[in-house]
Amino acid sequence: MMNIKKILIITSLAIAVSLTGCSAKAGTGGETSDVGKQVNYKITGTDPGSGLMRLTAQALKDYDLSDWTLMESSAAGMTAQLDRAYKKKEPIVFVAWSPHWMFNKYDLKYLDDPKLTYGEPEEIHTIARLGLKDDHPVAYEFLDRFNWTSDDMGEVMVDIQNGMEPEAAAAKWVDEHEAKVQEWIEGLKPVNGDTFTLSYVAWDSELASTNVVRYVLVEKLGYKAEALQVEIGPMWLGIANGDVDAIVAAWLPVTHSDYWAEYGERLDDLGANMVNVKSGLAVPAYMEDVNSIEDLQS
Ligand code: PBE
Repeated sequence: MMNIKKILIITSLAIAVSLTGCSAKAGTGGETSDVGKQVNYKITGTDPGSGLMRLTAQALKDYDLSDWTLMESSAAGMTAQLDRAYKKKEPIVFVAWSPHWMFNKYDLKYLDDPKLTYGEPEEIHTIARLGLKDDHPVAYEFLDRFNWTSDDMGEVMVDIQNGMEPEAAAAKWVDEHEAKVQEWIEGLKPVNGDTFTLSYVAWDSELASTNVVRYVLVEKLGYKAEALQVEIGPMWLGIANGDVDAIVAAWLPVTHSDYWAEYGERLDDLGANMVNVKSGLAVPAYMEDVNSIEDLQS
């Protein structure tokens, strides 16, 4: 016959077992390690050579994610894959940066990065070729003053995303922000059709900023300015070689640190045109159990 003591022991054993069961699950990341399986251990990446690809390769090492693969894509390819997954509420782990319209369109969250592989929030810098100050002092002074906020950039990005031509979106923004544009060009005497070359990579953020800068150079300062779309390597090489006059697309000090290390001495850094920009790994908010890069570990 079972006495009270025995029953108590059995009951507490049962509780202990179920508790251990729970903690074992949480401790080994029982639920979260499923993330890897769900997404085939794939991280949706962006353009080869970009800072985010380099930093994410580093994150795989820093966080012991050797079973994960970082897939190359492009900024447009990444957002297309995100859109597809999001509509079906499927899991996806992807590289992200802000400002970007994806954070307006979708409910997303950056994964915590306790090892700071992606660094602290950083800046986007304007870079001129050596000699620009003497050759094109008006453009140089405007570029030196050019700075805006992520809300400003967001307005242009969202218009482009909604189908407006980049030039038209830039023109609209300039028309709607006369006071700010006036600060950039105050006292500058327009030139008479001097040619000027900007270059940029097809990141939505830089499509917006480069078009605004080009528009001001053309419409307010009298330049014949063009904006060349290139890959990231040629963008940095072109400005270092002096083939291009300026870029407004340098993410520093972390994201483009390798390019800066290689070319920095042959460049004129005009400082930040935007502060507090960010990049990292992200997931849709509906992936409730995944909140840190550490949650990707199996
Ligand atoms: N990005 C957008 C770039 C900088 C701007 C974050 C994709 C990069 O990773 O180099």
